[in-house]
Amino acid sequence: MPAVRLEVLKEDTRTKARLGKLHTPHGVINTPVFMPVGTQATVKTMNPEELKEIGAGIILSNTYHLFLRPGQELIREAGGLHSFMHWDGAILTDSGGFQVFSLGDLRKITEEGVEFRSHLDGSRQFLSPEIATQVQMALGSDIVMAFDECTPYPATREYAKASMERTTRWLKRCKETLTTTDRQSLFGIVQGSMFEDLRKQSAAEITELDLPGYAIGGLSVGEPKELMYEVMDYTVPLLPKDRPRYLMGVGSPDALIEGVMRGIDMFDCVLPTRIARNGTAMTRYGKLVVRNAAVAHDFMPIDPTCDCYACRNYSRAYIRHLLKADEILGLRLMSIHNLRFLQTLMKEIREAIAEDRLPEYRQKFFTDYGYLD
Ligand code: PRF
Ligand code: ZN
Repeated sequence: MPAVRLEVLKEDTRTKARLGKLHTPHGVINTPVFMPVGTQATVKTMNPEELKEIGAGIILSNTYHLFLRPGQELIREAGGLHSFMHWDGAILTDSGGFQVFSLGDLRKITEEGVEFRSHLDGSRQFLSPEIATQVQMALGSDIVMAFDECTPYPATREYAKASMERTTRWLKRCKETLTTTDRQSLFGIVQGSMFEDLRKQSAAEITELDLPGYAIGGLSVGEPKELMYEVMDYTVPLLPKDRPRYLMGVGSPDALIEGVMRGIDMFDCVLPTRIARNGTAMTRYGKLVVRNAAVAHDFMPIDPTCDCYACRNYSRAYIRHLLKADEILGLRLMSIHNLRFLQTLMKEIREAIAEDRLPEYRQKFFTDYGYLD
């Protein structure tokens, strides 16, 4: 039995949504789930107790960043990433296959791997499927992502095909390298850009490897949202029903709902924590720019329907003051709120699936959030 396993509790009859439990060596997670991002072995501004309080059971961290600093050997010495960062929940590590490819001119791709210059000191570095997997073995994450190429958008069919086929060859090398499958589970990544036949080929080739889970990569890379939904429409059904399906790098409330309705179980995104730090809160009635003068005398909580520590105890006016004064507590309260907002959204989505009212929930949420009239 693989270390990570999805127990499907219910399939929605009117949409492709599923309700499940993701069993991991570090706990059981209700799905569909949103995973907060802790790039540098910390979810920015939040400690693990606060993450637990907002309801997180699994977080994401990054091979690329931890490889460059502090280095995987230090984390191995600490007893692995869970112990190093004092997080006993589940951890998924991304492979670096996205960060490295985001470096633009600073990198060179060969069949062997990717040569790049560190964003920290400009030093020459190299990542390959073998190295990215070995780093993740040292980190001890519960879910190890394959080392892929996130094909840039737009891409020619020719480039997208070559890139996707290399991603499949690299996946086989990741699988050969991972020898800790009793504790760590490798997820393959479907690529193929916006081309249906390439997504089909990719899904067929990677599902052949019978992995514990599958991700859809190469989306939310600048394409119109409608196109992303269209790609999901034909890609998700190509993945086995009894394995978790993870849509990488997607976390806007509308895309989470649309993704769940197309059969996605897992999501991650820096969006909630990133916009929190620049002063934007997600609320049931849309985004609220807490930094704006409009809330200077507003003594309501960020979102009166939210039960987070920030909303229970502080006003918009106070948090605005903290942000304007560059006080750290402002960033912390904003981050706690936005992550709790998405945890609440996912909980409501799961309840709506359980009660056969997901399309109605979607309609109401979109109307309140301001997506529809
Ligand atoms: N591959 C990897 N990580 C990712 C992506 C991908 O395609 C994306 C695409 N949105 C986000 N993060 N390895
Ligand atoms: Zn709140």
